[in-house]
Amino acid sequence: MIIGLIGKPSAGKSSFFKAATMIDVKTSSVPFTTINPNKGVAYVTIDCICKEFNTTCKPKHGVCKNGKRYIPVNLVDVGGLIPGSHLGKGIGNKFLDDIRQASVMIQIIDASGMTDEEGKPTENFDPTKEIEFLREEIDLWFESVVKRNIEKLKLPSSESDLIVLLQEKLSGLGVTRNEVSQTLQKYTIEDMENFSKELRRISKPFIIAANKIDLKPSQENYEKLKKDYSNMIPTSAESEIALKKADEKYLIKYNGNSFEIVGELDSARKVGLEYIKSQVLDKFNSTGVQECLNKSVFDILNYIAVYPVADANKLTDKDGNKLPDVILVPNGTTMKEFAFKVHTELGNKFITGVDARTKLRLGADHQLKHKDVVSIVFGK
Ligand SMILES: Nc1nc2c(ncn2[C@@H]2O[C@H](COP(=O)(O)OP(=O)(O)OP(=O)(O)O)[C@@H](O)[C@H]2O)c(=O)[nH]1
Ligand SMILES: [Mg+2]
Repeated sequence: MIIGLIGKPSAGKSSFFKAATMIDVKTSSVPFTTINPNKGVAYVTIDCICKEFNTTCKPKHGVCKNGKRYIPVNLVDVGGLIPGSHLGKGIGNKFLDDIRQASVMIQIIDASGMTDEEGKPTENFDPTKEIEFLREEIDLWFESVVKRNIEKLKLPSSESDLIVLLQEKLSGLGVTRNEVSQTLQKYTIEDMENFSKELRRISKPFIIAANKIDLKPSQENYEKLKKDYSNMIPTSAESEIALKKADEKYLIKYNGNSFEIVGELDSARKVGLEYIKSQVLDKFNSTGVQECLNKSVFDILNYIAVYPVADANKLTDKDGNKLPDVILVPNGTTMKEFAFKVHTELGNKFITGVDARTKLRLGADHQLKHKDVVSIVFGK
């Protein structure tokens, strides 16, 4: 699972990346700070089932802390886009090839209106403009990739052959047959512009992070923006970095929604943290960074988290580790599809699944639910 961070320069993409991964990448108010993409691991969270089973997890990937399970996802932060990037303005748009395989994109906007579309300081800039031009630039980039890959093809006349061929030729964009088929129901391939736009919309949905929400003008703009954009979450990447850093230094205990002071704070840090509390946590309940990641995966993509185990009674893998894995799969995934996800061999030799809660057998076509725990019985 790859999540792409996109937006104009100075919106806070790298700050969001840093807040989510705690990798110390360069951030600054100078536009085009990021040239080469930053790639790292972030986590989506669920309330872990270990409490329900009254056990302690031993995760192979990620962690389980205070009843929250952290499931790894890949995060990619790219350079800033400006109007005309597709014509080579700024640093162009070729760097977007690094997010070709992303399943979902988080558009980071500077909700404060204190930077223009090129990321330079200004006042009262309307963030709506930034949302709209960015979408256009992404669509133009996507169309250019589609064009490049299918322009010279001889297209088959049968619809099913066409779907197979297009998916294959566009596999670099991470599109599925189902997404190609859905798009073809609306537009023909000859109508390249609309076909590409629709395929982009379906295969790389957006969510907006209204960033710098700690600033007063952002809070005013956000009130207006949220009426027009439903998939928008107020975020303060900088606050999240400050809170996580203070927590790492044992100065505060931060639980994602509030914090408690447990160490000696110098006065500057105390003022900073008090500001974050009153302007971000008390008003918006969190810094929004984790919510953005969770919403992208569980709401926008409609994925579910499923725990595979080798032993449905003990909830362990073959080495005795309790609830070692959690796998993110699209809602609607069947038991057999899930077996393939865990391991190709398990898919090929699949006999049945077993629900660890009920101990009932789950057939190949059984659709899994969020937080299911299953074991897979397979042949020799
Ligand atoms: N007040 C405030 N400032 C922020 C926040 N997030 C980022 N910034 C500041 O915004 C500026 C730009 O941040 P970056 O993360 O470098 O922005 P970017 O989108 O990666 O920019 P480019 O790499 O140039 O495209 C920096 O000065 C950050 O400190 C936030 O939540 N609140
Ligand atoms: Mg950056």
